[in-house]
Amino acid sequence: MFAIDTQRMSIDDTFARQQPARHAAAKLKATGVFAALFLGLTPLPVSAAALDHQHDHHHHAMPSTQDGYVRTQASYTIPDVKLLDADGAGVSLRSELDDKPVILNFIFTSCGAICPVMSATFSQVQTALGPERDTVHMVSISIDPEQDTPAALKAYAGKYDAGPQWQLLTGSLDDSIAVQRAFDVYRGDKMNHQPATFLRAGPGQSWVRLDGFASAADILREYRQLRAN
Ligand SMILES: [Cu+2]
Repeated sequence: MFAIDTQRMSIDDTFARQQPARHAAAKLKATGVFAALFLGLTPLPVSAAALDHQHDHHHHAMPSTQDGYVRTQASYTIPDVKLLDADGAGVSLRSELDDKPVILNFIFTSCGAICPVMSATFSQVQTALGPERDTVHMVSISIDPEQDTPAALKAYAGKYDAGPQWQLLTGSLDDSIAVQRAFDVYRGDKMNHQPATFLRAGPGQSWVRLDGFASAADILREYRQLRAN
């Protein structure tokens, strides 16, 4: 479902570049009545029902914790950036990811909505893995590196009881954006970010991407399936 939204966004972008005058109309058609209210426009009575109908479908299609997640497989080119871990040590992202199986997400420590859920889930995953957790590399990369200093990451890691296999990374804004773009999670502003989890069985293999709120059980099941292949 997030993939559909992404596609819609890029279609809108195309409209914006090619036909600025029609951009608002295209967006209105795509997002429905709420967009009309937001833009301060009043939709015509004739089209209101149709838009409402469209909106209904869109609403029901949105994933939630109950609805699960959308799984896709993808190849990503990891940018050759140097990030900082929670101790302030410089790490090469490529070599960090080029070792064990990886479970990765993007967070920022001051997030009040999505990230606390994803981090609590990561915490549950490491608990469920038990001693096996040493064979996996969990990575959370900050999408708000200007606020998320290594010290902020350290405190955040403590809050979620992150073990040594769970690494939190920050860096320059440019490098954070480069990594977000590489994993196709960059949405321009941290407030627009969407929940996603990435898994890879080993170096050179493709990534499994879970869009939505995958639970700890979901992530573990996907992880075991990946390792079994
Ligand atoms: Cu968040």
